[in-house]
Amino acid sequence: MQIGIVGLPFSGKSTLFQTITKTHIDPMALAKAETHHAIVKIPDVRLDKCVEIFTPKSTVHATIEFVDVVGLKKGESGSTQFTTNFLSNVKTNDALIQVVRLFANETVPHPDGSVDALRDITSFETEFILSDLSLVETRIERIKKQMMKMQDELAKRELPVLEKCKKILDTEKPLRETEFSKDEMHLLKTYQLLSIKPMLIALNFDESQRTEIEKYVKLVSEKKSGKNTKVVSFFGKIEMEMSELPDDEVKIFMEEYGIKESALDTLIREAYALLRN
Ligand SMILES: Nc1nc2c(ncn2[C@@H]2O[C@H](COP(=O)(O)OP(=O)(O)OP(=O)(O)O)[C@@H](O)[C@H]2O)c(=O)[nH]1
Ligand SMILES: [Mg+2]
Repeated sequence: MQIGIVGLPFSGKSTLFQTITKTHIDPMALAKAETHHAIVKIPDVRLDKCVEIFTPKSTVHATIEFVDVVGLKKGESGSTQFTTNFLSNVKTNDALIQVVRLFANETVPHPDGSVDALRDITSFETEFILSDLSLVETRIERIKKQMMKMQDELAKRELPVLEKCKKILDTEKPLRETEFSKDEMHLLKTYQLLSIKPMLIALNFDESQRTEIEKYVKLVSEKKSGKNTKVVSFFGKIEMEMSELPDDEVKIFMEEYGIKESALDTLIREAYALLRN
């Protein structure tokens, strides 16, 4: 299972990646913009319970591989370019965490000039939908041509599923919000569609925005959450600093900044829950 961390440049992806995977990437390596991978063990209460009852010789915890996906570049026109390199990096991920920047930081300007969460989320959605639509349309045409020449059982089964996808994509909706049967999902798996992947939208706040979080989460949830899409919040910078401290100091630190609980546990749990759907 692989979860890709995606988002616009300077949204806080690498910060989040390092915090959840408890890794430290050298700033020089970060600047090189390579994709980073790390495997995290998922605590599972049910598994622990089973171990208690059955006392097996060995237990295997579920693991998730997190990937800090690179490849998004600021284009010549100024706005972000969704390169084919980026889109193909995302294809292999089973689910996505989209980091959306809410924090203001003058030293690292937002690539699109201003902080606007809904605009950023929509731009991802549109790119994914367009990429899927182009793939689905090409495949439909190919299957139709093929079926004129000979009857192919697989192609015959695939066609209605692809047409169902096209209908949804034509209305500019991501595929993950639609109900697909197990068989349909199985057929679609080979296409590695982007908008079908479960998505956790992670709003990255600065700790100075504490009082505004609820308002923003509500606003974004109303417009963007749905089946296979959840909205959560976290404090990128401060949680990374916290993750580098020994446990007893974390408590003092949290009190000092008025943080009640780390958002990261919730974030990992929600990401894992999306994967298990
Ligand atoms: N003030 C503030 N700064 C943050 C926060 N999160 C990240 N930053 C800063 O924003 C900059 C970019 O963070 P990264 O985590 O490297 O962002 P990224 O999305 O990986 O960026 P690219 O890989 O270059 O696309 C860094 O200088 C961070 O310190 C935050 O919550 N608050
Ligand atoms: Mg990065």
